[in-house]
Amino acid sequence: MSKKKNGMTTHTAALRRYATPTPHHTAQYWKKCDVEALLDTPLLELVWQAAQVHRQHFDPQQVQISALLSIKTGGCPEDCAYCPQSARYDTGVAREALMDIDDIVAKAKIAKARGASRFCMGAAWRGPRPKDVQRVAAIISAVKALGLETCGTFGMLESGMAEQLKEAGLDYYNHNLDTAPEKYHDIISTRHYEERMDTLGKVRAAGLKICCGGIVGMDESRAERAAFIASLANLDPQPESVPINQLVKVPGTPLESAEDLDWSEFVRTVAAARITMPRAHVRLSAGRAQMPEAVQALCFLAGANSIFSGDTLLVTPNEAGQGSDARLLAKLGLRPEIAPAAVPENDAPPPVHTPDTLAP
Ligand code: SAM
Ligand code: DTB
Ligand code: SF4
Repeated sequence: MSKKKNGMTTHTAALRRYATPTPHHTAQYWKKCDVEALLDTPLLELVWQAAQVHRQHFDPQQVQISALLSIKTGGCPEDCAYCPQSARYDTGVAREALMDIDDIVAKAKIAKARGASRFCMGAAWRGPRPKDVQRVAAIISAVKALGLETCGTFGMLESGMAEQLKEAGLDYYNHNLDTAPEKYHDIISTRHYEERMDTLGKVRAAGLKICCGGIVGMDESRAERAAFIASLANLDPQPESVPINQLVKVPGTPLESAEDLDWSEFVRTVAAARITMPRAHVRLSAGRAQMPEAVQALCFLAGANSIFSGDTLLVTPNEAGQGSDARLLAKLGLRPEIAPAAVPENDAPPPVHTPDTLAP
């Protein structure tokens, strides 16, 4: 099957090869040992290198702001050892039905008014059923109509589903590799790493942008963090968006007592993501509620240029306190990035966001 894109004919079958982490001709292949060498670089030298790469590709004063909403919470059949939404662990998160479309749209409007340019919707599914895809497609179209970029994370997709989501107006699909391939089965036993790659291939073939990252602080070694970053950087093409989550240790999950990860290792991981994926938005994702402002500032210097706004992630806290993100951005002289979806097609000037518009 072939289709026209940007005036060029591309082949779906060829695009599917993006699902395999093989070396390719157009981008640098990152060997694990090379990423490990980056992570071993003296911290301030590494941050400096990453800051330089960041400046070659982005305005370092702009931060992309995404809002996050759990549209279907809890009761997930998967056994991801970090996840408070797995039905297998007693975490106090109750199983809920898919939210009503009007309630979701109301939340999206609030997020937009507070300065978010992208609205990310998460569902605690192993993967959606065909009828779930129809329902989220209607939700995506309604959110997109507000002038927001849309992102969905609904688990593994069957053939044709990514196309339906794209058709509905989805811009990004979030599907994380989460950890090093060699560590995957220590963390999740109910699916294989290759199944994640398969869904990423379907997402790419449908013409969606990819948001793909993972979690650090799950008792992995630095070598395993290097392998995790290398596996992201060797996706072809690289993901447009890379969320780096610090494990939120939720009581009741198998990882509730994981060792604390030193803040400097988190900064190193962000810097390595920036250097190896220079054109991606690198998102400081889960874990910011537990992270001192100064560490977040160092992450921005090391190339992080995206955050989740709002007081909750999916089910755990996000901002340290009301308005704290607005104050942090103002302190650092950072401002929210305007998304293409928010720029009107006529000549009217785009909305101007300042750190103040992030305030609740
Ligand atoms: N069920 C879908 C899936 O697994 O792809 C989508 C939702 S899932 C909650 C999205 C991502 O949230 C996971 O891939 C993981 O990276 C992140 N996440 C979940 N629990 C976390 C935790 N306790 N700390 C940090 N990140 C977490
Ligand atoms: C991602 O990588 N991080 C977000 C988003 N993608 C969906 C989710 C973080 C979840 C943190 C734990 C929770 O609140 O459930
Ligand atoms: Fe389910 Fe996703 Fe949580 Fe895993 S991370 S238990 S698939 S909601």
